[in-house]
Amino acid sequence: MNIYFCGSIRGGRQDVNIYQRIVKQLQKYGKVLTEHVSYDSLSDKGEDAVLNGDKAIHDRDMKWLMMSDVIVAEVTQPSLGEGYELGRAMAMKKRVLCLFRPSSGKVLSAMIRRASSDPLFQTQDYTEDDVESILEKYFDSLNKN
Ligand code: 6IA
Repeated sequence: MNIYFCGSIRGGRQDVNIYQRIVKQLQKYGKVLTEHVSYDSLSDKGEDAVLNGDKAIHDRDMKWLMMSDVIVAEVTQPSLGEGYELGRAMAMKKRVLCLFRPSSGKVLSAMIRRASSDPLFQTQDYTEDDVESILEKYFDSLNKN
């Protein structure tokens, strides 16, 4: 199974430790195409863009998004790129799980919270301690369907 993980990059890197926890768990279920989103070394500044160019990053990510079977997005830290990826994923009729932490004090964008009544696009509130069990339940249910 190909899994596409979305997390904030230029939107701000404050949740990178949670991204790492999520990616580690996701790697039990399949190949995470976007493991780099969880790297400590990736800052919100842009070294990578200088090397590769924004167009190359965009085109590579869209190719991976198309190849993916499931998209998991940590959406607590707002990110334009993530919002874009989620809209594109929805248009491709991909299976999507968005994870949000209300304990952050933030309120999730209505455009994500209410993106779809379609069970393919789910948004779930969680606390950091529950992240592994939530993912386990989600991927177990996929395997049963
Ligand atoms: O707007 P954001 O940068 O927060 O968007 C983050 C989302 O867009 C992530 O889920 C990524 O899949 C994608 N994305 C944005 N930038 C990159 C990137 N390098 N490499 C791969 N995916 C990316 C750019 C790093 C940047 C600091 C120069």
